[in-house]
Amino acid sequence: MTRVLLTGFGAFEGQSVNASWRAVHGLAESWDAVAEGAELHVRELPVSFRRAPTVLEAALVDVRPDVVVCVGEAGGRGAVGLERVAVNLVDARIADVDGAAPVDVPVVPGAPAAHWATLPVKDCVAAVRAVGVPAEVSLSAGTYVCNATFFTLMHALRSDPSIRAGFVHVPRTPEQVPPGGPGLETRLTVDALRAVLRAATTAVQDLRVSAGTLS
Ligand code: PCA
Repeated sequence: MTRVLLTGFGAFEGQSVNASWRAVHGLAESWDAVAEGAELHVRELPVSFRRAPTVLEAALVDVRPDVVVCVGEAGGRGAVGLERVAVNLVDARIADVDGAAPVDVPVVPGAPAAHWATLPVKDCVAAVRAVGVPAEVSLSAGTYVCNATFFTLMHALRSDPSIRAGFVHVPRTPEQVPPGGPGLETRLTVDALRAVLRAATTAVQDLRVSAGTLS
């Protein structure tokens, strides 16, 4: 059976919850391994530059996954974002939960400037839209803990392209945002993540459709 590792983050930036862990936990509670044809293993990562990569790398060893999807929350976004590229750069706007705010340092010294996601990102976007949730390909996961985790993941798996891996940013829950702000109900984020995992475990190759931008 396909082995899937799905991670979400704990709370940060003064919030009491993180929409990503809410959704990852919700999906795990309703997961039917037989119907999905896949075992789901979930982990909560701390929003810490130092500790998130360690917890993730331990999970990779433990789970030996065929598919890995890390999920984080993106305040201000209203659509689920399939991240296409991880950059080897940390430039923290705010301190992480350990009080660290590194600026202009590499995630992995000596590693390449960037790694591509190996998830079929366009298939994943189509699959999320098909369950009625807004989704887009994103060309930047930022320069904070999510991007650092994504880069760590893709660097760890660089010599094993048979493992499909990537990163998904999800909107905050409606309770986390002021009225009228962009948010997504957790049950819809759960549906979106289920659709991503189905596409990731079944797509033969990525869709050839444009998701490019001019600026
Ligand atoms: N979002 C932050 C870090 C953790 C999270 O959920 C980010 O986008 O880097």
